[in-house]
Amino acid sequence: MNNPNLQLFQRHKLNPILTAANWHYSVNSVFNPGATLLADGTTLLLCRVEDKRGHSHLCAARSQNGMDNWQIDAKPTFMADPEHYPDELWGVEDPRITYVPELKQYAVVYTAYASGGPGVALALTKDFQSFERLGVIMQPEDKDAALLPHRINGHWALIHRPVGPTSAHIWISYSSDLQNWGGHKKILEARLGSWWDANKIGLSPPLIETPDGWLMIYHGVKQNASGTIYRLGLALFDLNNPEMCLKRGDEWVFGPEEPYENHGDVDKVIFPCGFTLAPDGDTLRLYYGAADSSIAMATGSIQNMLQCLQK
Ligand code: BMA
Repeated sequence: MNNPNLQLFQRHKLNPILTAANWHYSVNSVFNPGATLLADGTTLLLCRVEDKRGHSHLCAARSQNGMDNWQIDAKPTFMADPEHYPDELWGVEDPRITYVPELKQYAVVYTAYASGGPGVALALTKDFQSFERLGVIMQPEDKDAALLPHRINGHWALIHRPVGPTSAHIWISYSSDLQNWGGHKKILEARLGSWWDANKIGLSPPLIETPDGWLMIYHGVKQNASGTIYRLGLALFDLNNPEMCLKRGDEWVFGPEEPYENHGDVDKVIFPCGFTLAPDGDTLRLYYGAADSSIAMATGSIQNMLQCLQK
């Protein structure tokens, strides 16, 4: 990036902040964490943990400052339950956490993976110890989903990414009971050709509510001769009508550069599933999986992101 104004995200100096070596039991890799701030200010990451069969489960890591001294659950926090939920046969992946004041609970939207492909599943929790599963809410192939924190015109709203025969775009759907979903509408299209976000895009962390609109950080997947590159871009949607895209940036704003992002189980991947907001109300802490192998953090100013979209 030539223009220093475009350096919207700063990597944390301790990156990667969590790796498999931090775990209390044997795992292959830890990545793509959901994130939230608990009522007492603790940062909770719900990390995707891949075991040495290749199946993933979720494990909570907690830190006072959101950067170091992570307290990691001694055993898996949320395991796939294929006996009762066959759609989780090959694991649970990529959680996105939304605190829902109306329910006084956290909604964890995750990928349930089985032979039919990845689908979107939902669980509710008050404490990240016990979970109420609602099962699959979007059938395969669909992933990269998160719930909005409050109803829009009386309905719950879910952002998700169903996959079509040639391309994958971002959609919104609505529900009155969190179980049955309809009113499906495409809200952001993957571009075509040589674009960084051609053919396949997906929501990264949950939408960020700002006075200017819902700020979306999304990933684009560029396919080239040596594989794929996962990078991030920005879009803004109307607060009362999140189907309406107000702005979309042309350039990616964050991409793999460091060795831990360029090399791992899957090279050239940065994949955030969560953020927290610092006490100043503007600094976003973005938690991301790096190369499907470790967890890293970068900070950015929401005001700067909104400004960047006005250009
Ligand atoms: C996506 C998801 C992510 C993963 C990324 C790169 O399709 O499956 O979990 O991090 O690919 O492998």
